[in-house]
Amino acid sequence: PWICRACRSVASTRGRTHNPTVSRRTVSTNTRFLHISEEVQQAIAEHRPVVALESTIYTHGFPYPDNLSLASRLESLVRVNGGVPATIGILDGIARVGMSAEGLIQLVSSAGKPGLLKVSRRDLGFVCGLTGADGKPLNGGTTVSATMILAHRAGIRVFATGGLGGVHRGAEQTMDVSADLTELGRTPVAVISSGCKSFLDIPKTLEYLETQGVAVATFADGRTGAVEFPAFYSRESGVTSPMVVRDEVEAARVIYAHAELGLQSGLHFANPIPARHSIPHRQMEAAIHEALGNAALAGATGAASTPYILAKIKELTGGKSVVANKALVEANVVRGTKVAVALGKLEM
Ligand code: PSU
Ligand code: MN
Repeated sequence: PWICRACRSVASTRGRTHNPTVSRRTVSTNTRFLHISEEVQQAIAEHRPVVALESTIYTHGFPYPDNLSLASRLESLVRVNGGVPATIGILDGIARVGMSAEGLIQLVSSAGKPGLLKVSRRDLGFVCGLTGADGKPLNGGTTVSATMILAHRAGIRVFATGGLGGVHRGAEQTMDVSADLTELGRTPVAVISSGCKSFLDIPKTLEYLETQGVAVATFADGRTGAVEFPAFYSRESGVTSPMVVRDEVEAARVIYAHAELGLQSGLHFANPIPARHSIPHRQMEAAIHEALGNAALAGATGAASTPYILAKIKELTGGKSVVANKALVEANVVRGTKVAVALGKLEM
């Protein structure tokens, strides 16, 4: 095999010096608390497109065994589109980047059970450093923030998921602002998702992302007129997207330029839900209004707030939200993989 002179890694393209973006990337090795699967390590070393996938969506979003079929479906969507999937989560007190089929089953089969943690940046040291009441090491689903951190450690630049956390409605009182937003401000990973749910305060979320220096754009075929930032189940939110990209190649060009400039902040590319699954904004508002009222009554605040509201919305939409959720996350994973493939070509 040919070894790249600049970054010392095994490269698949012979006779070319990699550009600085590539050579800045170091191929990580395993440590006590971080295990990168052999397949993912190999793919990164060979500069093949790798797409990170989070696991809170499985541990705190979908029930077992629905979550398992979704997890394997998303991994195969990455593969058929020319990428290597890296599902990220915490298993037996070790952060995993790329999980085996057995590992994935072990993680997602206890979805909804109390011992299974929802892990954002603040929780990583606890879930890996401590053991449970039974003395056993802990498992956890990683949110967007924790998944970004671990993906970045492994050298992965593109991450696809369903939706971002955001600034919650009433944040001026509760200060409930998702750690996803500050993570996007400090970790150079591109996240492809369907925007954020409209139970959040979307205008405040976009303001916050701007303050954090996060590059935000929405995918739209044409550039005529204002394009709305999507609201997860709905293509429309009533809020104009700061920027627009026409396709995956444009998104990759932005990621490339961002990295070449040495910017350390993240990027968010919003991919509106496929039109045939979109639930009209006005219809969602009613369900959201009721779900928020219920959450307040049940005292579901802080980290418990998002999972509670999601479950309530599922109930109120008669499961329609679940079908929409699957459709959008699949579309995002396909888009994300195409972005990773395009980025790989720019860096050749
Ligand atoms: N939004 C969704 N589905 C999800 C989440 C957000 O539509 O599953 C999950 C993601 O893992 C996200 C996390 O990172 O919830 C945000 O939680 P919080 O609002 O507590 O920061
Ligand atoms: Mn929160």
